[in-house]
Amino acid sequence: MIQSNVETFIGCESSFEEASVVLYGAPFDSTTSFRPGARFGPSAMRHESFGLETYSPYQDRDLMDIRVFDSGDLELCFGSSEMALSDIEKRAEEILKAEKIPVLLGGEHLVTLAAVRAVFNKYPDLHIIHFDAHADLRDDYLGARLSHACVLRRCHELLGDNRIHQFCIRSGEREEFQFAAKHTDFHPFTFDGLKETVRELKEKKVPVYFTIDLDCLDPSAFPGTGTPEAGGVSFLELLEAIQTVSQTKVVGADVNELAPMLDVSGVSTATACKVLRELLLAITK
Ligand SMILES: [Mn+2]
Repeated sequence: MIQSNVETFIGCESSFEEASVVLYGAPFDSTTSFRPGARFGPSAMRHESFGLETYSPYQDRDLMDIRVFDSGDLELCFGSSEMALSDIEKRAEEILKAEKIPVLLGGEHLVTLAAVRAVFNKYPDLHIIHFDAHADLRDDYLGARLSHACVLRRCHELLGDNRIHQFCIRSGEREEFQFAAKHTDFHPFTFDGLKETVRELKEKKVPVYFTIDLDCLDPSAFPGTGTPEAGGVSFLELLEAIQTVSQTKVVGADVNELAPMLDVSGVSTATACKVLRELLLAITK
């Protein structure tokens, strides 16, 4: 049968019914504090994914062996963060209701708040594992409480103390670092402490939301992002960390802050695709 030309992420061609994981894109970047362009992340990843093998030699697993449905991008209101978040939350809710794992493609990091709202609603004992260059713990950014610079602070208001586990953080205001010292499980600069955190979360058998801001990677490996920050981790370190996190009960995840047009070489988009492939293969083990 001749079919219409619909571009999914490579190897993610399962039906919704069969799928254990559902991709949904949130092409939103209205609160980006510096260089915009993350709204083009999800579509760029789908297109670039065809340069990637479905097989991962790191994990000896293939996307063709797992069941992922790609639901495409939401049509979001750029003029209202609250409306955009509401639409993302509704989509996440639908996916969770069908007992599937929602995996969100950003967009800027604020979109994570919507997914966390939906996942927290289903799993009130939720923990968050957060990889990022930035703490994202500001109470407001130029007066706006809905900003990608505040997203983990808003998540903290839902989850409370010591349930947000932050890694690779190397940028923020002094107040954010002071807030983190009191209220989150905070690991600056590297993945040091991740294995211990994962061991504890496994023992407690708690559900985990896993959010990857791709700017945790060093800008030499990942320049295509709105607020690049020197001193990041390597791809191989991120890969190992993803495999470590996948030992917990991951009930939702996202990959965000790719701004493809800020990297003329295209290597950032290719890297983002590889991160997503490894994440999908790891959480479906
Ligand atoms: Mn960031």
